[in-house]
Amino acid sequence: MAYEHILVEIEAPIATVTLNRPKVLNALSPDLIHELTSALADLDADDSVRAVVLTGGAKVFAAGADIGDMADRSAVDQLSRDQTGRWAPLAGFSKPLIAAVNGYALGGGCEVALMCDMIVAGETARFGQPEINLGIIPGAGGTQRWPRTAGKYAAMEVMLTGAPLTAQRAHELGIVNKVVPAEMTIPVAERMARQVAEKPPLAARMAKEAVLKAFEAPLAEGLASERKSFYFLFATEDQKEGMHAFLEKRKGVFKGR
Ligand code: DAK
Repeated sequence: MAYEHILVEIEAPIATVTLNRPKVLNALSPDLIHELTSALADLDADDSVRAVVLTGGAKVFAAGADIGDMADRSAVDQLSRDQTGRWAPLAGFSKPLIAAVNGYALGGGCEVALMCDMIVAGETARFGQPEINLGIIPGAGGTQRWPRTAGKYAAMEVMLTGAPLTAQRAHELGIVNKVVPAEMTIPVAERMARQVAEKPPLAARMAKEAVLKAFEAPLAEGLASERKSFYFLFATEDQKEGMHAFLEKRKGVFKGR
């Protein structure tokens, strides 16, 4: 598929997806969202890809949903376009997904970053939910993912003041893994992706699934699910390879089987 609003670069075993509407600070138009989620669905199905970096490039991650597209829509328009379902290939992406954030990650842009599994931020990155300034609230998970990660009080501050947080503050609150000089954001995220891509992919997938379950399930259910995934992994070739490689003092070669 040819893309107009994103760039997709596959350098197996990783891929980098770049949001690419620089004139409007990568505002998330319906077409961009469609391209992004289609690309992610393809990458999820591509066995040569084991981890993905999502970025907006050197200057901006994304300044949110496209306000021009939303301004005159009715409530029924919003409902009938099923925008929530549209994010499923991102929120449900089965492989490790790392956001590389430079500049603004605002509104839907911040929510996209929060749907990723790890976030690398450039020193000048800014994370915020300014929807309140527009008379709305976050609509792609922000009100739920912020408090689950950064806690109630930081979440309230971000939602109610609309003021963005610095990369450093976001790091202190636990929504950013690493803060690096801006020119290093994408290389560092790609390095992390390569590190993760060396791991047995089925174990990576189950680890991701298990951690995400902690945000949704009661403890007993999460623990039961973790145990089943743990047992399941003993049915994989990669588990045999991983343990025998350790015993034979060599590096394991993992096939995702
Ligand atoms: N939409 C459309 N255009 C945008 C934009 C946006 N979100 N953000 C920036 N632009 C455009 C500007 O209009 C400007 O275009 P021109 O005037 O040059 O044609 C260009 O990008 C450069 O922006 P500025 O001139 O404003 O640049 P500055 O450096 O002065 O300011 C800024 C940067 C990021 C502080 C400022 O642009 C800004 O405040 N932007 C809006 C940020 C914002 O309010 N974001 C939240 C949008 S609401 C849903 C899921 C999610 C959502 C909705 C529904 N469902 C599942 C139902 C999400 C909602 C949102 O994200």
